[in-house]
Parts: sequence; C-alpha cells; structure tokens
Amino acid sequence: QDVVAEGTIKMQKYDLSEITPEKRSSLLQRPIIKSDEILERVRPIVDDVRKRGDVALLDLTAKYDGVRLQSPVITSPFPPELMSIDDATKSAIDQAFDNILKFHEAQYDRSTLVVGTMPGITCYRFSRPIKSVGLYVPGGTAVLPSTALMLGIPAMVAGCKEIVMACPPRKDGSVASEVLYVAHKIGATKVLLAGGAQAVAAMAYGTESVPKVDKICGPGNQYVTAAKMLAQNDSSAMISIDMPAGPSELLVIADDTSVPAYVASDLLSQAEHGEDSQVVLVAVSLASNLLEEIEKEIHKQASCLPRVDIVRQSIPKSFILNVTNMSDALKFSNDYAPEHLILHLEDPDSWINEVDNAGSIFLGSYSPESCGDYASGTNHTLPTYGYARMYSGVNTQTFLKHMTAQKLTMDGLDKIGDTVMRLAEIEGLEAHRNAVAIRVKDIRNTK
Ligand code: HSO
Ligand code: ZN
Repeated sequence: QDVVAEGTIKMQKYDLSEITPEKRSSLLQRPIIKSDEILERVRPIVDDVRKRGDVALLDLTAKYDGVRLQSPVITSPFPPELMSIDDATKSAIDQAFDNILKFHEAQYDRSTLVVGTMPGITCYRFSRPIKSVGLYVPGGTAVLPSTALMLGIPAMVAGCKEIVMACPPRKDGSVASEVLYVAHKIGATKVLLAGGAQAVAAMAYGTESVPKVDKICGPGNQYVTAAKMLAQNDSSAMISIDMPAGPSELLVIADDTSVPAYVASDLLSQAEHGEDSQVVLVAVSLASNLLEEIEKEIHKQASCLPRVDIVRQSIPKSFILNVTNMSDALKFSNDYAPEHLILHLEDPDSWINEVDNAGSIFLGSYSPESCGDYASGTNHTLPTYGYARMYSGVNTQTFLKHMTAQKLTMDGLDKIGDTVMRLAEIEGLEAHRNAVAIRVKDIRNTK
C-alpha cells in the first residue's frame, strides 16, 4: 500500500520481478532530445557570430541575457574589485581548489613511455597540452564557481597556454565574483561574458576580441550542446569537444543497512538541478518499512527546499526499482550507465569491481554526491545520458594529447624491413615499399 497521499512528492515504483523486459528497457531510456529541431535553431546563431563577430555576440547577449555590454571579454589580470568575496567563501573555494588540484595533478604522468619493440626499434609516447581551450561555465539562476573549478583546474594542470572561460553575464552585465575569483586562480587568460550557442560559436571560430580555441569543454543546456556538436562537425572550426551532455543523473543502490534520510537527501540533491534531472533508486530486498521511510523522507525534505518547484517536476518522473539481489541491481545499473552512482551498501568497496559503467561512484553512507560536486577532489563534469558506457568525465587527460615517436637503428631497419615491404606490397603501395628497400639494399650490401 502507498504511504503517500495526494500532493505528496513521490517517485514511481516498480518491482523488477513484475515488469516486462520491454518495461525494463523503457526504464533504462533517457528522455528523447529533439536534436534536429534544436540544431536548426542554433545554426543561425552560430552563423551570425561567425560572420559578424563581436557585433553579433553583443547583439545576441542583449537579446538572450537582457544586457547590452560594451565589450564581451574581460582580460587578465582581472580587476580585484570584481573578485571580492567574503572570507568564508574564499576559504571554501580555496579548500576545494586544493583538493581538486591534488587529485588532478596526480593524474598527470609527465614521463615518456619508452618501449623497445624489437632490437634496434624504440617507440616513445609522451603528452603535450592542448594550446588553447574554452571552458563553458553555465549561468542562469545559479552561480556555478564549482564548474569553473572542475574545468579550470585540469586545464591549468595540463599546462594549456590560453584558457578562455565563458559565462553568461547577469542582468547588470557582471559576472559572479566567485567565478571570476576562480578564473583568476586557474590562470584564465580571458573571461567571455556570453552564454548559450553564441558563446560556443565565439570560442570555436574566434571574434575580434575572443581568441579561437582548439577544444571546448563544459556542461550546458541543449543549445550549448548543439552548438558544440555543430562546431565539432565543421572542419573549418577545427575543434574538439569533451563529450555530449544531457540532464544530470543519479542512481542509488541501497540495502537494509542504508539510512533512509541520507538516501532521500542524496536523491533530492540531484533532483534539484533541473526539472529534467533523472534520479533512480534501486532497492535491494529492502524491508518495506525502510522503503516507506525513504519515501516519507523524500516528501518531508523536498517540501522544505527552496527549489521545491523543480523537485516537484523531477521526482515524479523518477523511479524506485525493487530487486531481490545485488546481481540484478548491478546489472540494471550497468545497463543504465548513470552519471553518478551511490552505493548505500553494507560493504560498498567490495562491489566496485562489478561496476562497469558509471561516471563517478560514491561509496557508503558518508560519501554524498555533494562532496564530489564541490570539493573532495574528483571532477563533476561527467558523462550523462548513458555515455558513461564509452566516455570518461573531464580529467587532466582531457586537456592533453599524446604524441608518439620512434627511432630505428640500421640493425632495427634490417630486422623489420622484410615485414614492412611485404605489407606494402599487399596494399599495392610501391613508394612505401621503396622507402624501405632503398635503405635495406645499402645495409645488406655493406654486410
Ligand atoms: N551535480 C552536478 C554538478 C554540480 N552540482 C554543480 C552542484 N553544482 C553535475 O552533475
Ligand atoms: Zn550537483
């Protein structure tokens, strides 16, 4: 029976043993994004910025953000008066910065890989920073200095020379002082006061005042994502992007040892992001009173949230799935490939090896997603929409590329020569064969 009355904020509920395979598949689906429609709306915006540069950028900002700016960029060094924040905020940002820096610094392997594949043949691999990057920090109602940290720190650690941070301006034409403080800390060269597709276009193609970048990273709404995709597909822009982005997601697996109030608080922390946020609770043979407790807590805690109106939309679209064992729970979670996975389990560590697809995992009762969102050290720019199957979240590698090198000695070339010549023959590429033959002839003549 339902513990919840009319008007309660509650998730849908299913039993894995009672649903059809088709229903299970539909639960794994994300909402369909009408990408064609959005692309068609974004294309003229991108073209406009491309053709008219700064003038278009300023017009579009006036239209979409409601403010007419004099200039679309602030160049470093940023004026200190625009970065003034109170001490508590500063120490919170500084502590988050230090932890994120520590974790992303440790990801940077500066050594050169050297492998002798055969006697006289040496192969090398090493990395170099991507020279110029654009970081998109969403704006809107929320101030997101955390996203500035999550994108800026790995770019700084990687050693990117030009870091442009884009952020939509507020109605008064300013950018949040917290965001500018982070931009300063990570060594951003420019802050672009623009949002949406126009910001992406400016960074992809460059304008009079915005440098053209090599890679654009960062989350954003459907317009931002569509603009990133358009630019990536246009060879004249010559840019890459981090990953496709969809609405934020969380999947929680909970057993009888979980604390109902904690589980509910985690689900709500993700549900408050947006009306389209996806939250899933997989309950592993949970005692019915425990599940009721979680549902009560969801309603109780949700009702007190300032963003209750958003949660009222996102929670009813979300669902609880009852399963009888961990194997079914993990199978479902791996098929869903959530952006965030929280294991509210007795022995969470012991299950890590069974997790194949998830952007980031949170282990046990005391590891709320909020810590990863802000300050523990891991990155919060993670693959959504099921892309955790094949994409990594933003990390130090995101801002690096690998190069390889090789050196063959006379002996090495002699040893591999016949192999290369034979393969070139099979492909009918005589010039390739010759490049080896001409040398091998000399080598073998002198022997
Ligand atoms: N949970 C979001 C990141 C974020 N949370 C930013 C708070 N601020 C990413 O899915
Ligand atoms: Zn969050």
